[in-house]
Amino acid sequence: MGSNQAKTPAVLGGEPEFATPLYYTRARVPDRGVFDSYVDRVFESAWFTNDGELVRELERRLADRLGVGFCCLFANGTAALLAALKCLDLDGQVLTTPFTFAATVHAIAWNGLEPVFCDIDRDTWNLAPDAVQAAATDTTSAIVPVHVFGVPAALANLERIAKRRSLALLYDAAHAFDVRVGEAPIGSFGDLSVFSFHATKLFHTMEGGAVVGSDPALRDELALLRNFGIVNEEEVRGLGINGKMSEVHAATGLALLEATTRDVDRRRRLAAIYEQSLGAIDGIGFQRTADDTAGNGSYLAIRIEPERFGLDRNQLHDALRAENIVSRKYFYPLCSENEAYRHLPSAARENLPIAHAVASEVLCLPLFGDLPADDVERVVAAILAIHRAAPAVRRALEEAAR
Ligand code: T4K
Repeated sequence: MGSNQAKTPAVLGGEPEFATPLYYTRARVPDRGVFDSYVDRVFESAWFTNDGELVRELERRLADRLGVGFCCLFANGTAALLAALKCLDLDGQVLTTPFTFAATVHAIAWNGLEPVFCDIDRDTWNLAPDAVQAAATDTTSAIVPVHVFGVPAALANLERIAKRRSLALLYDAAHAFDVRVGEAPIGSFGDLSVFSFHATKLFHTMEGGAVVGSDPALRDELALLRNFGIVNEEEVRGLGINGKMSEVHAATGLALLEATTRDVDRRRRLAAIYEQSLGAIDGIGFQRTADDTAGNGSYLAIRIEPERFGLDRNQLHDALRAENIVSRKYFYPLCSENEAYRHLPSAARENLPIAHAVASEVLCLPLFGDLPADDVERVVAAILAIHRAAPAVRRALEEAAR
């Protein structure tokens, strides 16, 4: 435990636990020598984008690592989602979760489809298959589940519903790089899966994303869609976009592959420290994941039960901020609360009671590959001190808000 287990919380006048802000994540910086060696190749060839050599090399290596038939790289995860939905040739309504980043739902709407929000499971925080089953109608064409915080969605049940109703199944796997379920890689489920390689992700290319799958016809369609639909010099087919990844972004990814393997190990170890120490505090819970899942430690999300913890999630967030610990309220507010979607019948609060409860109680704590274990213990010590002084902390925060 940190140096000051009996410390006075900073909101009560104590010293902040950290002198400078500790953010909930910090991007992994590639080794400069390795990165430069890839960039040298790019400069020598003067070939910076449009299906370049490094993009193709990264696609091969990622397909191998992720255990999938193909990996089609994109400029970002959102462009990858847009193209994945487009190539599945959907219409009508698409069932999805409100407990996700805006991009999941925006990509559905940008494809001219109507997102239909379904409630989530109280333990895994992922789409609840019962709610999906109940929301499916004759106008439903697809399900877009998210493996939120890297915890796999209810794969078998969702697949059953999709098969029975002939719905497409596109997984938003933005958080799930390197996750496995038993022997099966996470990207091997559904028709297609989409990863984000944004700088805040476990594996990143600064900006980037990918669609993975096994059907070569879908791979060809995706390659067309990301390059304006250009078939050849004289033919442009369909509504393609510019979704290409550049060679320098691919260089970042190639330079980070090995470091990512080490990061997964480190993150898992740090997550275990958090879980062991915080699990003993009344009112702190964790997301449930199946025993056969090998997670990636990409996020450390806790759930605060206000009555037992003594403070609600927002109060803990603010009290931690005073300690210079910058936590994050992912994914609050729910996507269904966005002004673009709140008029939808499925966005009604009564339709999403569990999602509302989870979104108001979850907090992501600092977790990244370079985070010293000692810092994890200091974050835990700060939370413990805040919990022990909960009534006074609550009064101080209420006073400050007046
Ligand atoms: N589906 C899901 C489920 C997603 O979560 C996302 C993206 C997508 C789809 C779409 O994929 P992309 O199109 O983004 O590839 C971040 C990311 O921008 C976004 O990629 C991510 N999800 C989302 C969950 O988080 P912000 O606005 O919360 O990040 P920001 O700028 O506040 O940064 C958070 C922290 O990360 C900073 O406090 C410090 C650290 N950081 C950030 C940046 C940008 C770094 O250390 N280095 C950096 O370069 O959205």
